[in-house]
Amino acid sequence: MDIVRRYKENPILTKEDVPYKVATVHNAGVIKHSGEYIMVFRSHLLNGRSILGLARSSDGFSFSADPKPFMTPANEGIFGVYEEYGIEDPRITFIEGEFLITYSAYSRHGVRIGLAKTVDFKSVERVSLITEADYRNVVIFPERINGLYARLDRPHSQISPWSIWISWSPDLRYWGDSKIIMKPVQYHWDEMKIGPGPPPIKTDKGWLNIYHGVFQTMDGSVYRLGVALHDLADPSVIISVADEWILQPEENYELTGYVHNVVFCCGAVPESDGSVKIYWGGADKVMCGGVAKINDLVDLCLERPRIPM
Ligand code: BMA
Repeated sequence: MDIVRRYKENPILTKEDVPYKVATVHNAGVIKHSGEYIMVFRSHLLNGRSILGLARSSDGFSFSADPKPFMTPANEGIFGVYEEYGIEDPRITFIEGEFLITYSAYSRHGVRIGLAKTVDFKSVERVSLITEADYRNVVIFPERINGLYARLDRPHSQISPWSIWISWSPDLRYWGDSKIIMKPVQYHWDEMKIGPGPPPIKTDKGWLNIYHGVFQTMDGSVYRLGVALHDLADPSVIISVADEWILQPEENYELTGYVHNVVFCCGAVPESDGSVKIYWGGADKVMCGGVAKINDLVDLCLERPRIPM
């Protein structure tokens, strides 16, 4: 049996389900709150630039989209400057009574990460641009560690393949003490680049990090998902990284779309029965979902590891 079992009725959300005009629905952050699943998804508009929409569900698979977009690029102030080309790939963390949303902000100056906050998913407030260019895939841990906020991210690098780093902050605005903690492995499914997926999930064996890895082929890049386990007290310490991927593009809606051969995850919801709902964009065009057992993912890290760096 596959370690991640796809929902039979995938895809779970497509452009046909959105009441405004979009070309794609993908790479969504998802969180469960007071029994409701909230999905903040990315959509390309028909000019090729992205906005964020919102959909809600009571069972985690059957979603309905709100009538209007949730966040569109700012058109004034500092956010207006850096969101000129669109906003992408949101991740949601619930911490200390607020939902934090990290998203990629694209502009003529490159891609950097914006942080926004909401308490009710009705109104949203932009807080700060928390990286310079060229960063993507910023995920904030759902609790402070040793009194500090912690985040994983993926800076761009020409010299070393794109890797996962950790940074710390006392206030969510100023980040530092950055350190590289995990790298792609040569001639491996994640050899070209890796990046964090959803915010890490706390388990009794460590923080579970569902990450994406990219492999370049003669036919373009393939995006897959893998898992790593970080130390609970100090997540800059990687306990183990699974050698095998947990999900790769196999179904038509993952093989063909806006960008072929992509499964890309920004959201996962751990449940009280030990399962985790995993959400991924299929071929940058539709939203998909599946279920795994948290223990299976942890065991895959521990029993069949590859070197972290
Ligand atoms: C990455 C990001 C993702 C996208 C993926 C595959 O670089 O742009 O948003 O899903 O490429 O196209």
